Amino acid sequence: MRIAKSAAACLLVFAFTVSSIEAHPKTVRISVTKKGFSSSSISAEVGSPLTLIFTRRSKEGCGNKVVFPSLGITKNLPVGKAVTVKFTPRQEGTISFTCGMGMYKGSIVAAEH
Ligand SMILES: [Cu+2]
Repeated sequence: MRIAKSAAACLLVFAFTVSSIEAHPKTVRISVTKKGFSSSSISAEVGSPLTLIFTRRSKEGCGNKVVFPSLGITKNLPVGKAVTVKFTPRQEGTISFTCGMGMYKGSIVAAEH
């Protein structure tokens, strides 16, 4: 019983250690100007939480919204206000985002690490 308990405790510690090593949360700030998203290409890790903070810098252009079609996320971007989009990529590949009209384009490139 004692052995079983300590073995279980060991496993728990091991699992916790592995999971805290595996996930690398990342935060990226993105400016939205009349030229589009800056930056517009962001690398990410599969399984690690990604936080994107969009700030629209200019009333000019059409950056009043950011849309992630594959994630079903749409956020309004008031000028000068930081707007956060959070998600965890679940598979390798590209996750696109655009302005409301699809003219400004950006992409998240998720890869295994
Ligand atoms: Cu647009």
